[in-house]
Amino acid sequence: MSQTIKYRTCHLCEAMCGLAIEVKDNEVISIKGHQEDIYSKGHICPKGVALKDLHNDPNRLKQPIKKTVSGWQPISWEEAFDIAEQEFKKIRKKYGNNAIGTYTGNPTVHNTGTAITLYDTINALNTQNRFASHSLDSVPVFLVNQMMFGHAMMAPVPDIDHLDYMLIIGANPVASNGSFMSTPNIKEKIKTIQEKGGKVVVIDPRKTETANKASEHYFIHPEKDVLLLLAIINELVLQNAIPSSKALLLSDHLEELKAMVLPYTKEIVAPITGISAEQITHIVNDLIKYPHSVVYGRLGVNTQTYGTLCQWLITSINILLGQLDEKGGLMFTLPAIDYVTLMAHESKMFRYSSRVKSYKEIVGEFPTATLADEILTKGKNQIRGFISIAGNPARSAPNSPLVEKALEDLEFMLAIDMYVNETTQYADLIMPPAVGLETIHYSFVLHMIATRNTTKFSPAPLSISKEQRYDWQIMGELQRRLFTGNSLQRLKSNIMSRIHPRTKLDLALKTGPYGVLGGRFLRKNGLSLKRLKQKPEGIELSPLGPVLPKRLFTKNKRIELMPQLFVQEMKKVKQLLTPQKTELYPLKLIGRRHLRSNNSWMHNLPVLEGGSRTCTMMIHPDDATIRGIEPQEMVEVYSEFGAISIEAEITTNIIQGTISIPHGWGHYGVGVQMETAKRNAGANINQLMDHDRLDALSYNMAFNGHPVAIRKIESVIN
Ligand SMILES: Nc1nc2c(c(=O)[nH]1)N[C@H]1C(S)=C(S)[C@@H](COP(=O)(O)OP(=O)(O)OC[C@H]3O[C@@H](n4cnc5c(=O)[nH]c(N)nc54)[C@H](O)[C@@H]3O)O[C@H]1N2
Ligand SMILES: Nc1nc2c(c(=O)[nH]1)N[C@H]1C(S)=C(S)[C@@H](COP(=O)(O)OP(=O)(O)OC[C@H]3O[C@@H](n4cnc5c(=O)[nH]c(N)nc54)[C@H](O)[C@@H]3O)O[C@H]1N2
Ligand code: SF4
Ligand SMILES: [Mo]
Repeated sequence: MSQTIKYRTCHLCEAMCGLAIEVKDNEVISIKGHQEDIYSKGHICPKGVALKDLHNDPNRLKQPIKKTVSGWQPISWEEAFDIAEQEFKKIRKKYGNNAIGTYTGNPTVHNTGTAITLYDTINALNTQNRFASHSLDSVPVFLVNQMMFGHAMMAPVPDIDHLDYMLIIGANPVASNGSFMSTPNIKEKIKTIQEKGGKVVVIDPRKTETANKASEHYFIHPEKDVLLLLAIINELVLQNAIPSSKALLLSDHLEELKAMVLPYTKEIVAPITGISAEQITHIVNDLIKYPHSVVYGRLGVNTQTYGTLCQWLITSINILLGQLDEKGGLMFTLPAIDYVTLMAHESKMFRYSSRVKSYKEIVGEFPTATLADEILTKGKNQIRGFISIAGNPARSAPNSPLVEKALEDLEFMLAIDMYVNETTQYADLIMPPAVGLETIHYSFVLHMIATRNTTKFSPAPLSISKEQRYDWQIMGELQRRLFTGNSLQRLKSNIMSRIHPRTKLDLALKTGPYGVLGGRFLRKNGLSLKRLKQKPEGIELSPLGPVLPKRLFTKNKRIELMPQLFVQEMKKVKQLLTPQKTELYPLKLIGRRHLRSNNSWMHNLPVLEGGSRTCTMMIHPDDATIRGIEPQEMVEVYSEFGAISIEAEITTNIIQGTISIPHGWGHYGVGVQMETAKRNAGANINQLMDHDRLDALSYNMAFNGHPVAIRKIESVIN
């Protein structure tokens, strides 16, 4: 077979970089950035290059395996589906539909076939016990979009190519490549903003990789952002710096918002946040001064106790500055596949509650933080059978020892995953899909939150063997075997489950806003999959442009500045103004991400090991000194929920009183079969996390700012 270059979008993070992959005899020779890619222009990061190693990972499963008394045993797909059908039907007969629980992890968004099939399969099971990784990171964003714009998926993104001042609060896009802001090569974008006279300013308890590239960085104490944001609005009011704008004219309850922020002056919040009144004035003056200024926040402000409030106030500041739906401001996309319209039926919330803790459903899912409760608490509708699809809740969910206890307690568990990892080791059956470069790529989710309206399809660069199955095929078969509705619905579901994701994409493109069939008349150069295939480098659609009020989904077609649900929660914010007792657990724990790591599942690739990628505890020298901690010393970090041993990294890059540890580590467990990951296991931060520590509005897990303490390891031994 000849050697060829195949073009494929990288599916690992939100940046959607174009890859040029040299392939010979169905093997990857090399992976480089695709220079002609209209979006990434050759940019690539080490994870993209590592896709070759993911493909060749000797620990990757390709055939189903079942657990037996003498260990895992390879079986045929037919046998695997028969077992799954039989076991789930048994559970359903005994306990009802809700006794089957599902968890869908982060890669379900990034694998095109999986994303297209997922909801049909899960809906076919007709269970309320659905969980997803969204409730570990994104539900505050969904909730704010729903309450302000009337649709959970109407997520505005910074128009990074045209703005001239960007205030980044609680995000580290130089390491993460951005989230709810799909754009490649953030480092370069920051440089461009600075070169044209603009500024990027970072507010973070740690001096991060992004802060190092920024024009200014301010340390903030974890979970105090809500006060800073209120003070920023207060200062805008005091300075009479709220111009009339299109977005503001579309908004309700400005006066009430102005009144709400009155008590939160910069002088009052300064000592609590750690950012002085003068610094707050300086930030606000810049926000006013620059014509295109945007405030952007992500995990640091979402995965914390005030996650929804922070998201709400950030969106509100952008509206008050007149930047929403304006060029160089915070804008909405109009993608080739209009996910917002397509997902209108899934954009619902608060319809029913979880059994044990009465947490409300958001976009069809209960908070992952309560998954273990729903498995372990006896009673009607207790989860007894479980399907985990592309997720690792034993490492990604809080209070992971409890999660592991719960997974062990199940009567039957199926994992759709290509590794025997910390979660799937508890499964009775693993069905491994063909993944990575074996799959096609079109990200209809990420195009919705991208910083430009572009479109790009990539065929799978590598073919699969007869023995392999894709996620969509596995889920489709389960859907057919476990469908619960009437015969007409079953027929429809069966037909849908057999249609190749490519065909569904083609139809969605053709009928989308730029499609051949998307207008009132046939569009001559309209989009279709065929057209996209001719342009592997992608097609530029239109620049981000104004879409309001047309795409407001609220009943009254207006933006709500003061959702009552959020206003009620402001009572809790008042408590932040009085000092809190912290004797037992005086330190605040925050997380971090690294460019050469991806949540919990890419630690098995030797090519990504080493360098600055370390699972250490960053601690301020003053905090280390008072505890007698030396550089590189192994210490024990503990909370009410557990303890981990970890190496101390003493650095002034973190605010005093706070420590930082990355998540997704702790590759231990007798059953785990990931040799490289186990060799450099790291510590599992989620062993320390209280699973009831949630953002009370969205029930998103509040990972950041978790109270912890440290002890020296000798003192434990003595
Ligand atoms: N303490 C703390 N915890 C956190 C976070 C934090 O910042 N701090 N971050 C949270 C966030 S933002 C997220 S998104 C979650 C992620 O949480 P999860 O989604 O639960 O975990 P991942 O580590 O992404 O694991 C993904 C799993 O999918 C498998 N996989 C990869 N590709 C495919 C595929 O194409 N098909 C299938 N079937 N399987 C595949 C991998 O082998 C792995 O087992 O973690 C959360 N947990
Ligand atoms: N390389 C790499 N890229 C990734 C991932 C990965 O694991 N590795 N994961 C992907 C996923 S699933 C997601 S959701 C995105 C997340 O992308 P980002 O939102 O950029 O996530 P983080 O890098 O965790 O950045 C969060 C920042 O918030 C800070 N922080 C913590 N607590 C607080 C606080 O209370 N206030 C403030 N102001 N800041 C705080 C932390 O120090 C950290 O710098 O990244 C995605 N991209
Ligand atoms: S930044 Fe890296 S992981 Fe993200 S899409 Fe680009 S190459 Fe892939
Ligand atoms: Mo995430």
